[in-house]
Amino acid sequence: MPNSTVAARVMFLNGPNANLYGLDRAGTYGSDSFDNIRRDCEAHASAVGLVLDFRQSNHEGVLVDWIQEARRECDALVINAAGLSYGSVPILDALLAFEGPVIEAHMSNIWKREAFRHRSMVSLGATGVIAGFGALGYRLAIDALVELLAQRKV
Ligand code: DHK
Repeated sequence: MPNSTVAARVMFLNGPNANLYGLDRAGTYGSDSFDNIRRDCEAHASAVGLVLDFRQSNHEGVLVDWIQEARRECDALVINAAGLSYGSVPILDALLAFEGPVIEAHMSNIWKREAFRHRSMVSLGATGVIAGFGALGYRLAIDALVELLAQRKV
């Protein structure tokens, strides 16, 4: 529940293989390491007045547990469920039970890639989707949440 006297808390969830960013020889996700991306997101969130909790798991159930934790602890969510985006009903159901804004983010433009990436189940539980801007998209997601959370406070 947003509270104007306390910095809003955002949980930023990353799914399977995100820990390999920067190590992928095909370069699909750029050359920045996951740790660099995490640090950049944390610094950006802090600069715009948000408290960011940036996490990564290769396991669907862990991501579901974290989304449920966010229901109690956080005002908003960013999620890149990676390969789980296209088939995880449990992640979708957890997102639908979350009350705050949810931004779905993808590093790559999923609609320029294989057809199986064109229909994200996560999108059905998202306020909006950002894709194709690499790690810049993560900053854009954080900026979008600043606006969305401000709208909820008035
Ligand atoms: C990341 C992945 O790991 C893929 O499975 C998704 C997403 C796309 C991304 O662009 O960030 O299909």
